[in-house]
Amino acid sequence: MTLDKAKINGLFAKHPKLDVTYTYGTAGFRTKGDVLDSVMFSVGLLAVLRSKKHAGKVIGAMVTASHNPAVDNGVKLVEPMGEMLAQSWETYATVLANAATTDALVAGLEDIVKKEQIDLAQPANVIIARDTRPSGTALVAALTDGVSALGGKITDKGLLTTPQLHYITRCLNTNGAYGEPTEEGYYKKLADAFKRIVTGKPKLSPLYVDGANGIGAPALQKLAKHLSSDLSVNVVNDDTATASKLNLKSGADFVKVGQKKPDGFDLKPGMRCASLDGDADRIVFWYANQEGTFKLLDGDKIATLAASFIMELVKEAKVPNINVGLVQTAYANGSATAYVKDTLQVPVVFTATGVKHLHHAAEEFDVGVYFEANGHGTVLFSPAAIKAFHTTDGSTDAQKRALETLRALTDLINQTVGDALSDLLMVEAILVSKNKSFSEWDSDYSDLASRLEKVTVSNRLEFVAVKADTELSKPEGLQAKINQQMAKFKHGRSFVRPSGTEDVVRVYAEAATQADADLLAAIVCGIIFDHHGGVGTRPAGFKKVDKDGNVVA
Ligand code: NG1
Ligand code: ZN
Repeated sequence: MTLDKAKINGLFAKHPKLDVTYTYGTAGFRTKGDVLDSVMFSVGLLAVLRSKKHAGKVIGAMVTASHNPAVDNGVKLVEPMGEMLAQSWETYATVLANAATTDALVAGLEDIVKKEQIDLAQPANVIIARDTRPSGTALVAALTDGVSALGGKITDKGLLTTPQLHYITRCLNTNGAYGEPTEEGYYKKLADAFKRIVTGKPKLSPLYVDGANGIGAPALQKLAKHLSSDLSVNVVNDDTATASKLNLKSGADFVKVGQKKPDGFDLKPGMRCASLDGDADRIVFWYANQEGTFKLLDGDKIATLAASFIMELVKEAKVPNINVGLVQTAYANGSATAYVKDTLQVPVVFTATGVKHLHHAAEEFDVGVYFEANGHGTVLFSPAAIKAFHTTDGSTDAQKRALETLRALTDLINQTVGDALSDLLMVEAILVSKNKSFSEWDSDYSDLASRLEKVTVSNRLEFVAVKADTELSKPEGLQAKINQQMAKFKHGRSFVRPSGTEDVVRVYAEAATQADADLLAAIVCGIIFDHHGGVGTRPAGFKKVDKDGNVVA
C-alpha cells in the first residue's frame, strides 16, 4: 500500500501552511488559535500513522491550550494507554507541521513510514475532544481532514476535560477493563471509588471551586451530581459562555503564580477553596488563615499529603515490598523536597519540566507520586502493587479497611495523566479519612518564599537548560552570573529555562523571605533582559546590575 498523494494534496489545499515555525513542545503544539489550522491537519496525519503503528489502537487528540488565554489554542496526542505521545515521535510532529508543500509533507510521511516500519494496510482510529475555546470547532475540523487524508477513522467526542479524553482513550484500548469509555462512565468510576473511601465518615465543610470559566466547571457540576450528599461543592467562575473569561483572573495558574485568590471569591477565614485550570488537568487548593492571610496548598503539598497517606495505608495493610517514591521538578519548593526526604523518608527523583517526564519516572516505583508545583500530577500504581492490594487478605479489621482504601484509591486516581477532578476527590478523601483541616494539612511544612517571573527575549531557544532544568548550558556565562546572585541570599535558589508553551523564558527564585525571593527574581530578570536579548518595554521592576554583579538600580 502507498500513500494517496492526490487525496492528501486535495485536503492539504484547504489548510495551507502559514509563514510560522511550529514546535511540538512541553505540551504539544501551543500558540495563537488562528495560526493552527495547518498544524491540526498535520497532527491528524500523524495520529493516523501512530494508530497504524499500534495496529489500529485508538489514539487521542486533545485540542486545548490549558491555562493560557482564550485566544491561544493547541493540540496534543494521547497514546493508547492514555499517556502523552512518545517523545521519539515529537520530532516527526514538528517536521510534518513545518512542511509547506504537499511534496514536503508526503516526503515527511514516507520517512516516518520507513523509519517506523509502518504497515499502511493497518486500520487507524482516532478520537478527538476539545475544551471551551472558540477556535476549537474549526481546529477539530482541520484535524479531521488530516485523519481522512490518510483514510483513518475519527470520532469526535465533543467537549471534554483533557484527563477525560485520556481516560476514554485507555478504556477503548482495554475493552472497558479500565472503565466505561464515556464521560458518564468516568464520573461513575470516580464517584463510586470516592464513596468507598468516605462513606460513614464525618463530612467536611463545603469546598468552593474556581472553575477558571473553563470546561472543568461543568464537568465538576456533573461529577457532583453523582456524589450528592457525599461531597459538598460550590463551583465558582463557571461562565463558559463568555470566551474571553477563560483563565482570566482565575484558575490554578493565576492563583499559583500570583499567590493570590482569583476573582469571584469573598474569601473568609476557614473557607476551603480550590482552583482548576482551563482544561482541568491541574488543581491547587487555598484558604485564608485566621488572620485572613491567603495561603496556598500547591502541587507539592498535594504530593506530600498523598505520599504520607498511602505509605501509612501500605504499612497498616501489611503489604510487603511496596516501594513508594516521589517525583518533582526544579519548581518544587525547597521545603517540600526537604520534608519528603527528611521527614517522610521517601526517595525523590527530579526530572525536567513537563508531566511526560515525571510520569515516566513515577512508573519506576510501585507507588509513584508525581506532581508539578503548579498542581499537575497524579499517583501511579504498578501492576504488581494493584495485584498485591487485591490478593492480600487482611486478618484484622484495620488491615482490611486499609486494603479496601488502597483498592479504592487505585480506581479513584487517574492512572493516565494528572487530573484535577480525580485529584480533588483524592485530596478530599484523604482529608475526610484523617479528619484534617486545610490549616492542619498546611502545617506539615512551611514553604520557602518563591517568585515566578517571565522575560520576553528575541530568541528563547538560545537558552538551553540542563540537569533537570536546574542550570543553563547556554547562553555562555549566564549561569555563572545567576550563581553569583543566588549566593547572596539565605536559602537563595534561582534557575532559568525557556518555556515550552509560551514565547518567553521563565525565571524562578526562592529565598528565606518574600522580599528576598522577589529581589532575586528581579535581578535575574534584569540580567537576562539587559544582556541576553530582552525585547519590548523593559518592565519597571527589573533590576540593573553592573559588570561586577552589584545592583545599581
Ligand atoms: P512551560 O511553559 O514550559 O513552563 C508550563 C508549566 C509546566 C507544564 C506545562 C504544560 C510551569 C513553570 N511550567 O510549561 O510545568 O505544566 O506548562 O501545561 O508551571
Ligand atoms: Zn491544563
